[in-house]
Amino acid sequence: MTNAVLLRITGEVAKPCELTFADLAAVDAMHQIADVSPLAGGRAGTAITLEGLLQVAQAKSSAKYLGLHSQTDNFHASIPLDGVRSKAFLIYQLNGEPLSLKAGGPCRFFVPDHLACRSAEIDECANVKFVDTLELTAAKGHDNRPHDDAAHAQLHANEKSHQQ
Ligand SMILES: Nc1nc2c(c(=O)[nH]1)N[C@H]1C(S)=C(S)[C@@H](COP(=O)(O)O)O[C@H]1N2
Ligand SMILES: [Mo]
Repeated sequence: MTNAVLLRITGEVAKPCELTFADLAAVDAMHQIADVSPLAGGRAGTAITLEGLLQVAQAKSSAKYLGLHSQTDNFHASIPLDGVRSKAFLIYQLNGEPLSLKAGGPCRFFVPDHLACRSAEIDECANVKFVDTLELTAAKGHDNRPHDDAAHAQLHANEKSHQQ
């Protein structure tokens, strides 16, 4: 289990990586946020800053968009890197354990002070859960966030039925 790859970082990076829970926990303490709850609206857990992950993978200057991919439920977002670079983080740990699927794990992307759903490119919908891959791209990549009220309502209805 500890050998399972939880996160891949691919695309416009000098050092593509496949990170296990142990790898994530071993990232320099200066990039770790021990308790995200003050920043993440009460959500608990430990995170690595996006900046820290970009350093681990050595993101190239050609990287302009951040792709957030979840194979778990086929949810994808692609957002301008500049807008999130200095403040976003990836929650991966809770009480010393990998973040559970129920809590959006194994990796959950979070941007503090996000805007309301569908109000902007960087909105609450971009807080992708069950993230398995961060993909840096030069241009906007695959993004299947809901575009209209009906699609958004349907997505949340599906989420509720998954949780029951
Ligand atoms: N993998 C995945 N991440 C996702 C979603 C999803 O359906 N799948 N929904 C998004 C949307 S539309 C919103 S508004 C937020 C909701 O986060 P919450 O479940 O904590 O309320 O998660 C986002 N992240
Ligand atoms: Mo949303």
